[in-house]
Amino acid sequence: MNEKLFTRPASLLDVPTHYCPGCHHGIIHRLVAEVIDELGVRNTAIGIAPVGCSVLAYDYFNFDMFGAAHGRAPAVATGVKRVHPDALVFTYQGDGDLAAIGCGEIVHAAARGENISTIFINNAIYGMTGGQMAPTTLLSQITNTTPRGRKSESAGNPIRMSEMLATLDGANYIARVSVHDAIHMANAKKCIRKAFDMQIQGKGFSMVEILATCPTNWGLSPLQAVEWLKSNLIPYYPLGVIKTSQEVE
Ligand SMILES: Cc1ncc(C[n+]2csc(CCOP(=O)(O)OP(=O)(O)O)c2C)c(N)n1
Ligand code: SF4
Repeated sequence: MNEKLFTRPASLLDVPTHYCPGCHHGIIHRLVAEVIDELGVRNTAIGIAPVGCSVLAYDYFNFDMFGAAHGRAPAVATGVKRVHPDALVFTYQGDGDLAAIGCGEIVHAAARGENISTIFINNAIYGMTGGQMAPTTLLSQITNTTPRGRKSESAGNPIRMSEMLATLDGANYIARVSVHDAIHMANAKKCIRKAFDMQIQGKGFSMVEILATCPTNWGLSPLQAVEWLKSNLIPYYPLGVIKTSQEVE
């Protein structure tokens, strides 16, 4: 009999996806699910879903999930973790959710050094609501609310959330990764595992920012979207471990 080499992680339900073709949310769900399986924490994992296209994450993950109002996932996760200190608690948030309306929540959760982890999906646009500008939208990037391209004079400059949060003493591990090819997916998984491992060791706030495509609202095919991510997003949002505090080493 042939050996089965590819199986669905137990932490991922076998249901049809609502994500658009070429959207990276699905890949990232799988990486998170694989890490939770490998850490053996499926029975104690609690994910906090955001608003945005990944609001339906709770339909896909096969462990406890909780929905939070726009941007409030870190505040909800704080409460959940304090009540269930032995649970693995993570938020899964888009850039509109985390960097716009939820900017205050993520800053203060990191500043307090809450022992939670954040999976931050940066696709440089509001996906679910039809492609409006997000705080992470690049200069010159065309969106529904910046039809001539984002201009710094009127819309400010894109925010590098990871670098900003890395200045906070409470943030212990912050990495930026991408999932545009197999090598980068493997590295993204390693960083997600590191963030979750740290939480299990009680080391405080950790975040993995993942650059991702939104082919639908970028107006590109899935393959063109990957190329756009490589040539536009990565230069502005450089990949790598942005912070590992000494305590964590
Ligand atoms: C309080 C509140 N304000 C506004 C909205 C509308 N809304 C839903 S999703 C969304 C933007 C989501 O964008 P992002 O977080 O980047 O996620 P993506 O869909 O790109 O994955 C907004 C503004 C809402 N659901 N709740
Ligand atoms: S709109 Fe964008 S972020 Fe939302 S599912 Fe489609 S490709 Fe993904």
